[in-house]
Amino acid sequence: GEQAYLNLCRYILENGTKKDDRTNTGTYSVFGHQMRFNLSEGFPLLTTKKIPFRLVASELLWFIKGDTNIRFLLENKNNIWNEWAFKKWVESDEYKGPNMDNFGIRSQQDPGFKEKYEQQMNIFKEKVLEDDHFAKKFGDLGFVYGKQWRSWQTTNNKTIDQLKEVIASIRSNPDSRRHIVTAWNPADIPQMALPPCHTLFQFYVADGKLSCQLYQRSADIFLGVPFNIASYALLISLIAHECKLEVGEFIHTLGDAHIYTNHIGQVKTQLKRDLRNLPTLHINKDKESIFDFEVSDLSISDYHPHPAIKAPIAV
Ligand code: THF
Repeated sequence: GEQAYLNLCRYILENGTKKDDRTNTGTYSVFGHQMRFNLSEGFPLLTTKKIPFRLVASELLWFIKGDTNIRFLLENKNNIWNEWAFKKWVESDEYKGPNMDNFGIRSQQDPGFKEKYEQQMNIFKEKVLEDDHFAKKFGDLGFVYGKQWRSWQTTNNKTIDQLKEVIASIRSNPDSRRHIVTAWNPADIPQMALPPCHTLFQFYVADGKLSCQLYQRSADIFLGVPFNIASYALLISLIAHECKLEVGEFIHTLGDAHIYTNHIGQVKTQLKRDLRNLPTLHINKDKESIFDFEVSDLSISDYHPHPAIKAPIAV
């Protein structure tokens, strides 16, 4: 549970190797780790800092729809994928504004630049929301999760709906050891804004309970992982709901597990906080299929976390 997450944070601070990364931010990193979350104990939204559930829910429903365009996220006031679409725009010939090279790092170091960046980002968001042609061209992240989950392209020009098929196999053959969805598609990686961090997951049914293990190749422990835990817990809950199973465990297996050097103060603050009771997830019982849910069908109650802790995202 959450204690396992906090233990990992402490372990990385104490034992992590200082390691450079693609974003030039710098990290403390360990390789290979596993955490378990028993979903019957409550919904695993962290309580030592506030995680906005509606952002987790709208991101997951976006994947489930097979959507890869950030317009849906923006319509739901979800900004967590903006930077990757924005990057494509400012690196294109169509962009005429001030130079935005390395905007992630520069906006943290230079307040004057930060103002210009935020201006351009607002222009970008407005264009994705208002202009269909622009949204098609620059709002789309390419062959990311939604595409691989719902329409994996085969060599003979067919598509595979991995999510639909895995739900069908959980229903028809619960004991199967092949309940797998993979987002890691080597042929498609050049056409992804970001190669998938959560690469492959497997479901498991025993004693009427649905469990899932995720292999995550790269784990941003402070910002991304709390979202990833909640997201997979929600996915398990939705599929269990549809398949009339109870929820089992979420098993989170990590490859490169890292804390960015500019998140260390925040992690230390979080580690001083005490755990609180987990919230409860509510799913609209009038709906059955995972493909019919909207954000308003999902909610949590009894969530009383410590306050949010701000931190910059590495791009
Ligand atoms: N890139 C990096 N560097 N880390 C990631 O975790 C990550 N993701 C997704 C894609 N690329 C990544 C994006 N997921 C936030 C949370 C999850 C994200 C991106 C950003 C974030 O900033 N969360 C804030 C709240 C944001 C808000 O309120 O708008 C937070 O405090 O939790 C891994 O899947």
